[in-house]
Amino acid sequence: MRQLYEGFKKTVVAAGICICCLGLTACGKKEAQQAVEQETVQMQENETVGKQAADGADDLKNAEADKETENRGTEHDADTQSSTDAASEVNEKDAAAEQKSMENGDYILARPSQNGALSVKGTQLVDEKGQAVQLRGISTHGIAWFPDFVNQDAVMQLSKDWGANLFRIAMYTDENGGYCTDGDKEKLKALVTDGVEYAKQADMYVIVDWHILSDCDPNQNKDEAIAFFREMAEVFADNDNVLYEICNEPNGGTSWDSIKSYAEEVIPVIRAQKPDAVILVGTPTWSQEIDKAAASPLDDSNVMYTLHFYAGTHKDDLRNRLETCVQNGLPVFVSEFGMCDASGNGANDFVSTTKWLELLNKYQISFCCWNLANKDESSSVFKASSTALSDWTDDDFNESGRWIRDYFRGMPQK
Ligand code: IDC
Repeated sequence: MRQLYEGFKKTVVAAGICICCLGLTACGKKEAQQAVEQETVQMQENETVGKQAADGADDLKNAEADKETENRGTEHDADTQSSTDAASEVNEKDAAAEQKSMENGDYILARPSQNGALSVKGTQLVDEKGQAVQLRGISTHGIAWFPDFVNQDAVMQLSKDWGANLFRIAMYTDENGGYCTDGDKEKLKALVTDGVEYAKQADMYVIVDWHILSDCDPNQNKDEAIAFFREMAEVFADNDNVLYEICNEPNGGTSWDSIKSYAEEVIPVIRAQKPDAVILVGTPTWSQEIDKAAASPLDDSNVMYTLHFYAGTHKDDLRNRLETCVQNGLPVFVSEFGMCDASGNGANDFVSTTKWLELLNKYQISFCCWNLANKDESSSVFKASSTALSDWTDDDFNESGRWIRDYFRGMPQK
């Protein structure tokens, strides 16, 4: 009852914020989203968390509509990292091998057992021999909400049957069930360590994703992030297949400077345990403003900057930004994309998706699709009616799931 009252109180407060300032601030949005999600939890206390999460979609849709208005107003900065700086880090031999591999259209479906530890050379992710590699794979939904999809059979199937070599483990930090709110920390960490082990068994690379979203600025939960990454990097110190994504999508006006100072505190903590880990850093405005990072990159040559797109929403403007930044020497990693709109729902736009993936393939930029779950939304690869946790048949797939599985299968397999 008390919880119910708290939820109600939060809703009233959030509604007050909405009425007072019609133009929602990011924090107002967060309050509103949390309040609605909280209320959902109260109303459905006997249902599973996964189902509760499903009910947050409409709310997120509204937030995404606001987001897009803001995005459209965002000017692209022309400033970019000097390609000369990046090129100077690539020794001539590696550069020649890389160039040759690009020209021949060679493709390496990197596998940890064959290609070993990855690193960043110039704009390119490379294997232990310095050969260019491109990772392709799929992200979980929030592991607090859809934990069952983190299982060995599922990950093995993604690897063997879909030809994916990347698995992303998305752990929300601030939502209901999030790591920094009311989530069961030990259970969440166990899911992460299990997921990494499953990926290892399936000979895949894996991303440990600190999935900030409603906590707009990663500094909000910085202490928790530091403790988490210290522990995880220690646990995975002997694994060469782990990439660390330290902040999914900063938003709500969080500046690159703010993200940069967070990264400068978190990265050394990971490096203390795993000096050469590849670390992925989110960029402002839901990881779209890679140009801001390009103008003032981190003093660390083994990081990549993330760009996220949802093909139904993000088109030529963002594609052009990506191409300009890469041509100017910025290492970019697309750690999350969807084929639908930015709400995670709505119609899939496969024409735009194809343009995106062609661009990523042209530069051998790695990518990871959102999401491996059966939530009732178009970005979930499985239908809501599907109950299979592996051994999926065509009947289990949503339109997006069938499309991306077939896309992966159509990519070079070695
Ligand atoms: C969405 C999920 C949705 C969930 C919501 C939680 O698809 O089911 O209710 O998060 O707040 C992102 C985020 C990612 C979003 C996704 C779609 O990284 O967490 O997932 N998206 O909105 N950035 C752009 C889109």
